[in-house]
Amino acid sequence: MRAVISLLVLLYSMCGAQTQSTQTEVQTESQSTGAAAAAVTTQLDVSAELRELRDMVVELKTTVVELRVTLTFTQNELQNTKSLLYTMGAENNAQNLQLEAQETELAVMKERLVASETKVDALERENAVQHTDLAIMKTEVENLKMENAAQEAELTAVKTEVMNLIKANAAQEIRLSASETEVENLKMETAAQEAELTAVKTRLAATETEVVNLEKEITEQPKVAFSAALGSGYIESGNTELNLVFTRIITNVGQAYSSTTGFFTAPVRGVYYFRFTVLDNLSTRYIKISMYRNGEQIMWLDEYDTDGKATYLSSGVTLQLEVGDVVNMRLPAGYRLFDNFNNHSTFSGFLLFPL
Ligand SMILES: [Ca+2]
Ligand SMILES: [Ca+2]
Repeated sequence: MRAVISLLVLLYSMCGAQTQSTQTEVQTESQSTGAAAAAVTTQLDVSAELRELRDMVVELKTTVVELRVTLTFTQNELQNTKSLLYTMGAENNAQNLQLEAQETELAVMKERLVASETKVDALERENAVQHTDLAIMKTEVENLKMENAAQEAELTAVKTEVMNLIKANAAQEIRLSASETEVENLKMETAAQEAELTAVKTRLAATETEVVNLEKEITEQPKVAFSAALGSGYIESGNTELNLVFTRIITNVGQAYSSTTGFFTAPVRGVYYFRFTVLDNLSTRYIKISMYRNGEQIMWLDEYDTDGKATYLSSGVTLQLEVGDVVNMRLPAGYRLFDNFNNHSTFSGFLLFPL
């Protein structure tokens, strides 16, 4: 651009000088017209050159104008470029500042990198150690796997056992439920039994009271019982009825029977039971016997036999007696009885209960 501008300035200067030179020559020629006719041809040539030069000048002026426009444009562009350069310079300063900051940051990062490298070295050493540890751990893991497999097998066995236990437990629960039901039933039964026991206790207490009363009554009531045998040999009534006296006392509690008179005398009002057994050896004969209360006949029995051997008469009766009533046995007239140490013929009686 600067070269173009310089060329234009040079050309412009040359045109000016040539024009000035031409004007000088024309003035000189005008001054010498009258002097030299021969010089007319030369003058025409110069005019032509002058016109040519003027055309060139005009052309150059046009060119200069264009160049000025171009220059103005170029100056504007240069101004813009300067503005752009200024902006770029500002940006460059900012970039420099940023670059300085980045350098600072880079330095910090380098320090961090060094530190990191140091750490990496340490980590590598640690990694090596860890590799060793890892190998050991792998071995341990293998051992643990084997142990785990063994434990899994054991666990399976334990699971099976647990399942069996669960089944057994379920069965036991069923049994327990049944037992609980049974226990509940037993509880209810126990409660019922307790109620029954309470009732029984009450009844027992009443019974015990009654027993005490009965014992007292028994203790206090008179005790009367006797048995006596007729004696030894034959006893005959002869022509009259005979009051029998059973002389051999076997039992005589209360002394209500008299082995002297053969009479039983009631000591209390009550119910008594009497019985007898008598023997004779009958050979085509009768045996007879009778019982009396207060002289009134209660029973009369007989038996006939021909074998000449023992024949018994035996019976019993319950009598209600008043105090002082008497009971005795009689042998009708014309008959006999036999007795010996075997007590074949006996008379017995006892008080059932007083009234
Ligand atoms: Ca008979
Ligand atoms: Ca007989």
